[in-house]
Amino acid sequence: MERTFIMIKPDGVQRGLVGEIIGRFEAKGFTLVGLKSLSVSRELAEEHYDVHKERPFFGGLVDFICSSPVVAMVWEGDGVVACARKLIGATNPLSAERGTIRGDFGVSVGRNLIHGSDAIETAQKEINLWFSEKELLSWEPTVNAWLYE
Ligand code: IDP
Ligand code: MG
Repeated sequence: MERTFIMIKPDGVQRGLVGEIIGRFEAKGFTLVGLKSLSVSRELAEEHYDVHKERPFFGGLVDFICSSPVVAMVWEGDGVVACARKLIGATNPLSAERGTIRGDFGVSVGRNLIHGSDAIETAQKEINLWFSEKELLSWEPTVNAWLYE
């Protein structure tokens, strides 16, 4: 089954939106297979955002991610990678649709609350970067019989 990496960024944690955000993934019907809160090291933040290392916002982004705890998660389900991006909304919260996490709760691109992997291959890489094998669960919620045909 498909898996994606989701991180509630420091602003989402500080603003008390952890429960709200997790609730949206739960209510949709995805399965939580990994969850931890942590203070992110500079090394991990730089590796995670490596594709953006030449961008002008890179230093500020890394500072921000390391500034306060985050909540890292792995969610599982059919089509979860693309669907999570839809639940999250556009990168700039001002352009993100109402009903999305960024659209409902954010006002600026540098404080957009949450990260979600952008492709299946990226998801695999990010899951391996943030979680060890033994931190991830393999389980099938009994409710799946009512979610999948
Ligand atoms: P994504 O999070 O929607 O995938 P990316 O383009 O991959 O967006 O950018 C990664 C993160 O970098 C964004 O979520 C945001 O926190 C930050 N970021 C992107 N563009 C800007 C910018 O122009 N100014 C400040 N931060 C930015
Ligand atoms: Mg991205």
